[in-house]
This record gives sequence, C-alpha cells and structure tokens, in this order.
Amino acid sequence: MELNDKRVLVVGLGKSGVASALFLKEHGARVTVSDTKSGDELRNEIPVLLDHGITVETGGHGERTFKGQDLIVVSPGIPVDAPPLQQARSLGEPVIGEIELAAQFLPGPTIAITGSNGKTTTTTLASEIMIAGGLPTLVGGNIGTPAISLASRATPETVIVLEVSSFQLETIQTFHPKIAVVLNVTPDHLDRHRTLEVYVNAKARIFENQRGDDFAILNADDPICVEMAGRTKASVFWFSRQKEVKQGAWVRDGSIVFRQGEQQQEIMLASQIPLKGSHNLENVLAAICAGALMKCPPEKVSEAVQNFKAVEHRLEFVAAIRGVDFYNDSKATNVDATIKAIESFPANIHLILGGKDKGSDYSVLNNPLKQRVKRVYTIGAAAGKIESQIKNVEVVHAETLDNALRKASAVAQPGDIVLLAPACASFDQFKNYEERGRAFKEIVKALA
Ligand code: UMA
Repeated sequence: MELNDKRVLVVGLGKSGVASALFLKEHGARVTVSDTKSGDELRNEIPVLLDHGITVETGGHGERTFKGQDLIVVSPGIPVDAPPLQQARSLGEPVIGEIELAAQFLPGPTIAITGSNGKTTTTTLASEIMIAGGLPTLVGGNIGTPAISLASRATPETVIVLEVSSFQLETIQTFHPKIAVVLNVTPDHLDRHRTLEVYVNAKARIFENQRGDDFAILNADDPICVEMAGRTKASVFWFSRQKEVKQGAWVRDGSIVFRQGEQQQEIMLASQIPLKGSHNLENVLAAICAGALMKCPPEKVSEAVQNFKAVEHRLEFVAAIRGVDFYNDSKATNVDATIKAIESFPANIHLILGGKDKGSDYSVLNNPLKQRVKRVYTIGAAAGKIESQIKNVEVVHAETLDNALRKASAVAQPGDIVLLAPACASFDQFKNYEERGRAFKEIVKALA
C-alpha cells in the first residue's frame, strides 16, 4: 500500500487512532484525525499529533472532513454503519479498519485469535508458547497494543499473534491469518451488531482470505464453531475438552494429546495447567494447537503452559481476607463469561454484576446463580434490568463497586468467594474494564 502524499483520514482518537495516525504520517501520508470527543477530553492525545504535523478535528465528524480522502482508517469502536462512513463509501472512498492497515505492513505469519471469551488469555499464552519455541514473536490487537504499532518492529520472520474482535473483523479486506482461531461464539455486543447472525458473520470473516495451506483452529464443543468450519478453505484443526478429535488437541486419560495426520504427540498432563476453570482448559488446548502447528517442540509448549500466570482481570486472584477469597474477572463483560466464572467455583459466591448493558439476556444466569451464588450485588446502569431478570437469589442493590465490595465483605464467611464478573461493559462508571479491575483490586487492598 502506497501512502506517500496520500490524504488519509483516521476516525477515532483512542489507542488505534493515535497509533494509526502516527504510522501513516511516518509513511508520508497527509493525515487528519477526527473524533466526537471535545479537545479538552482529548488533551492527552492531541499534542503528540500536532507535533507530528497531523491535522486534528474534535467535537464531531465534519461532513467536509470526510470528502476528498484517498483512504479512511476507522477505529474498532466506531460502528461500520456510522453516517459519515456511509457517506464516504458512497463517494467511493475506501474505508478500512486499523487491523487491515496493519495487515498490509506485517510481513510475517499471523496467528489471529477471536471468540466471545478467552481471547486475551489464549493470545497471551499462544505468544508465550511461540517464544518458548524459539520463534521471534510480537503480540497485539484487541488485547490492547494496536496491531499497527507492531509494524515497525516486524520482519518477515516475526510471528504476529493478534487478538481480534468482531468490531475489528468487520473492516478487513485482505487480512490473512496463517492460523485463525475461533474459541467459542456466544451472544455478545448485540447492542452494536443487532443480531447473533450479524455477530457470527463478523467473526467468520477471520477465514475470509485463508487458503488451503493455512490452518483454522475451532472448538469442537461449540455448536456455532462447528457450523463455522464450512466457511474456511484452510485445513481445520479441532480442540475439545469432551471428546477425541480427528485432527487437533483433546484430553485422553488425563493427558493432552495433539494429532496431525498420522502423527500423535502427548504434550502434557491436564492437571499441570495452572489456570482455574474448564474454559481455561479450552483456551490452553487452542493455544497448544497453534504451538504444535507452528512446530514448537512439545516440551517447550508444555513448559510455557506450566509457567503461565492468569492474565490480569481474567479470574485473577486478588487476596484472601479473613478466609474470604477475592477474584477480579472484570473482563467478564458478557453473560457467557460470567457463567464460566461462576462455574469455576463450587459454591458460596458473592457475585458483583452490572455496568453498561450490551443488550444481554441476564435470565440465562438464573441456573448457575441458583446452584452456586449466595448473593448478588448489582452496580451501574444495568442494575435495574439485571434485577428484573434474575431470580432465586438474594439481590443487594449496591450502585457502586466500592459499596458492593464493602457490603459483600461485611457478610462473607470464611470459605466464601467474592467475585467481580459483571456481565456488562464498564463504560458507564469506568474508562474501560481495566480501570474497573484496578479499582476492584485497590478497594480489596483497602479492605485488607
Ligand atoms: N469515537 C468517535 N466516533 C464515534 C465513536 C467513537 O470519534 O462514532 C471515538 C471516541 O470518542 C474515542 C475513540 O473513538 O475517542 C475510541 O475508539 P475505540 O473505541 O476504537 O478505542 P481504542 O482505544 O482505539 O481501542 C480499540 C478497542 N476498543 C474497542 O473495540 C471498543 C480496544 O479493545 C483495543 O484494545 C484497542 O483498539 C487496540 O486494538 C477494547 C474492547 O473493549 C479492549 N474491545 C471489545 C471487547 O473486547 O469486547 C471488542
């Protein structure tokens, strides 16, 4: 892609927008960025852009700003059907996402990992397996480091491990993972995608440019993943925690086995996995498949898994206070992730739910709540909706995280669990789920 002297508009001034704008400028483009936030709200981002000679529009997306551009690079948080983008398309201007821009400048093999849950853990573990296997590796994407910011360090030998979201996949064109992983698909982001079908179609675009010599790794226990297998030209590898698979990874008599064609390798014992929860077994199996397909030696794969520490904000153990264990799963931003978090503990859970609703149906939590949860504490904008949909459990309207934690720790008995797995986005009360998770940890420390 030739950028020199091209007029490029970057839409959105978050992490993706800032990284894209700086990259484009470095490659000779004439760059403008546009964001709906005010100049004051973007006071931390703007100076570095101005210093690089980038034009900045704040407080809205002006109609004229979108005219006469050679390329528009859109951040993942911006809906693909936003009116200014529709207008740009109608003028024949190409609109791509930050991942697509990155794809054009990342020369090495890409391992792309998507799914409704487990993406970050699997992406991090897969990258650690590659590193243990001796492969030069860079990691980024939805995990928090924009893919485009890896481009300056990537060589044709560098393995790029990317977490990719449905938002990012909606705006790809040529993005072509050597290995595409879909961990699971359950309803999420329906406030943006509207229907499950649109969401599944966005996820399935991960396969769009794959060829026969590429690999797709899919969850054999997930019905939507099974349906998706028909959508890739790549060779399909499965992982399962319940059954033997034709090609891929599963558990046989307590051992994790990987099979490719006639060859079968025992990688490690399932009991050696240091992470809690059956969902994490799935994440590990998927990452092991990726490692094996990249020819990482089995003992190195096993070593990387055994050394792996839970990623921050994913069922992260925070502290034990007077016999009560506190877990931060701020990344559980949808109901499926919350169910998985609940199922990681046998009983006696004090569960903090709520935040910004994403169009979810919280009644699906009723079964796990009944079986394992002592009390629910609701917080944030979604509290009312949650309270109207959940039953069979005592509910305390707590409003804020601080209040929820104080109320929970006041009544929790030794052996109980206090769990933040809110089933909602964070944006009503926090900047993002990381800030919410850090707030949880700080309050817990203060309680100790
Ligand atoms: N904005 C506009 N116009 C609009 C909408 C938004 O200008 O119509 C502006 C906002 O004012 C804001 C900027 O766009 O300044 C934000 O852009 P963004 O939401 O794309 O945020 P980034 O900071 O670029 O972060 C994005 C991902 N965010 C989303 O997909 C919402 C980050 O994933 C990702 O880590 C980062 O790129 C780097 O790749 C976060 C996320 O919540 C973690 N992802 C979702 C999830 O995991 O569930 C998909």
